[in-house]
Amino acid sequence: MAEKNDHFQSQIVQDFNKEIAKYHLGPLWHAIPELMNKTPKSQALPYLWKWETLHAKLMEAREIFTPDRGGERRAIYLQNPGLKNREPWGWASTTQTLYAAVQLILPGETAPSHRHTQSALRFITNGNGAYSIVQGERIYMEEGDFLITPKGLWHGHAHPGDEPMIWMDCLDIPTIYAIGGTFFENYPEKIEQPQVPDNFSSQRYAGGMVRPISDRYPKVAPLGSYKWGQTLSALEGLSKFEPDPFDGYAVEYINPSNGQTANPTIAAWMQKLPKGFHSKAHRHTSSTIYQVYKGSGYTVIDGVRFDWSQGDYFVVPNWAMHEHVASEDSYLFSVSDLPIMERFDVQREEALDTHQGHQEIVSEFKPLLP
Ligand code: GTQ
Repeated sequence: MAEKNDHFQSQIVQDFNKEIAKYHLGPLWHAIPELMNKTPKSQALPYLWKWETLHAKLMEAREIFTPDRGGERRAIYLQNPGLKNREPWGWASTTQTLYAAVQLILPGETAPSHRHTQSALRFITNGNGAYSIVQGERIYMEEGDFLITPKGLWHGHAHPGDEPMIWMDCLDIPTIYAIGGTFFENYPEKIEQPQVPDNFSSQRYAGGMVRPISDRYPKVAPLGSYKWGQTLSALEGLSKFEPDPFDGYAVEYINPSNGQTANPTIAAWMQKLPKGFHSKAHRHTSSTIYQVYKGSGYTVIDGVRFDWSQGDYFVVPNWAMHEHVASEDSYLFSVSDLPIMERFDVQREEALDTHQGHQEIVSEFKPLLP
C-alpha cells in the first residue's frame, strides 16, 4: 500500500496529471477514490431550516417580489450548504436529486401558467382558498392537502380567498438538469381557463380505494390532489397496530390507477410518530427532505441531534444514519428520490446493529434564526 501511495504522490505522476489537464483529459488513478466510494458519500449535508426563518423571509419577500410584477412564483428554495458551490445547478438543490421551496401567495395574486419537463408536487402547510389550475382543472387547496403537477402539464396558481397561503414545492429540478432534459414553456395567456369541473379528479377518486373503470390504462396520473382528511384516516387506521420500527406509521401517496408512486420520480409520504416514539436507526441510498407538519421532536443524523418543531424542514442525505424521536404526536411530510434509486437499481438499506439500534449523540445542530 505504501508503495502505491508514494507513487501516486510522486513528481512524475503529478506532472503528468497537470500535463494532460491542458488537453481536457483526466487521470483515473487520481479520481477514482472520489468517484467510486465504497458506499454513497453524499455531497448534500444534513441540514435544518427553522420555520421562523422561512416565514420571516417570505414575509420580507411579500413586497419585494410579486408574481404580477415578476411574472413568476414567490418561492424561496432550500439551498443545501453542501451543494452551494456546485455551479451552475447546485445552487438550486436541496439534495443531489431534489429541489424544495416554500411558496407564498397572497389574496388576489396570480402565478402565471407554465409547463416544464420537471415533475412537481405541493404540500399545503398554511392557509386555504387558493387554487392550482393543472391542465384545465382548478384544484382548491386546503391545509394538509398533497397535490401533484405531473411533468408536461400546464399549471398556474391564483388566490381568490382572503388569507395568505404558504405551501411546500418539491421538484426534480437537479435531476432533470443533470441529465440535460429541461424544457420549459409559458402559457400564451396569464392563466389557463377551466376545462373540467372544479376539483374534478378528487371527486372522481372520492372512494380512495377504487378507480373509475375508464382509468384502467391511464396515460397521466388521474388524481391531482389528495385531501388531508383521507390521509389522516389512513394513518388512524394504521395507528391501531404496531408501528414500523424505523418510520412509525407512514403512508405513501400513490397513483390510485396503477399503485405506483404519485409522481414517477419523487416519492411522498406522510408519517405519524406518536408521542414518545423512538425509532431505530437506519440508513439507505435514497435521500429525504422532511417538512414538520405538526408536532415536535428530534432526529439524530450521523450522530448530530436536529431538534424540530412545526413548520421546520430538514434533510437526511444519502446513506446518513438517522432515527426519529417524537416529543408529542407528530406528523412529518417527506419527499425522497427513492423512485430514482429504484429505477437505477441502487437502493440499499442497512439498520444500525449496535447500541440496540440507537446512535450516540455527539453534537447538536445550531439552526440559523432570523
Ligand atoms: O409553482 O409551478 O418552486 O414551476 C418551482 C417551479 C414552483 C410552480 C417552484 C415551479 C413552481
